[in-house]
Amino acid sequence: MRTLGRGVIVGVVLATACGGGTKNADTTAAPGGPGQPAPAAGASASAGAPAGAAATGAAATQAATGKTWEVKMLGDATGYRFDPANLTIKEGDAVKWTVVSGPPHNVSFYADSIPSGAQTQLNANMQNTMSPLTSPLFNNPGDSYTVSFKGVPKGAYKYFCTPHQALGMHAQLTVQ
Ligand SMILES: [Cu+2]
Repeated sequence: MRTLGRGVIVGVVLATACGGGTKNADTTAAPGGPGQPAPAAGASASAGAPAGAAATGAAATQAATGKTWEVKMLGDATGYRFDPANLTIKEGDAVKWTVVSGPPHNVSFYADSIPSGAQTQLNANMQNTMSPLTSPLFNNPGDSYTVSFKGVPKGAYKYFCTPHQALGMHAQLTVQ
């Protein structure tokens, strides 16, 4: 609805601008009329593209160049947890989270606690995110999710599992 409304407004503004600019032409040449809608439609389509690109953010995925660390995602009589809950890696390494028990689980980073400037690259390194810095849900033991920490700032990266956040399923990575 909102997008439609904006499109209409853009179209009206462009048509008005067009009409103003071609006023003189209209008095001498009738074919100027039918020609107007085409440029207006073209301009409105291209105006929508930059807005969409800006919303997506612009950072290329950077593949890991170091080792891949394993973190288990568990839910059993002991509780819901990541294991290990604290892990120190190097920039350029990757972390692979694997569902062991108690799904669904996922991996979601706290946007307000990761290092300054980390969000764009980390988000670009996360595949199939369902929202910024948030992996999809994984429903089956054996499902796994790997994130490259190539090109991200050093520091602490706190994260949690969306379905079990309130049950204490959170953890921290330290990138050195
Ligand atoms: Cu979980």
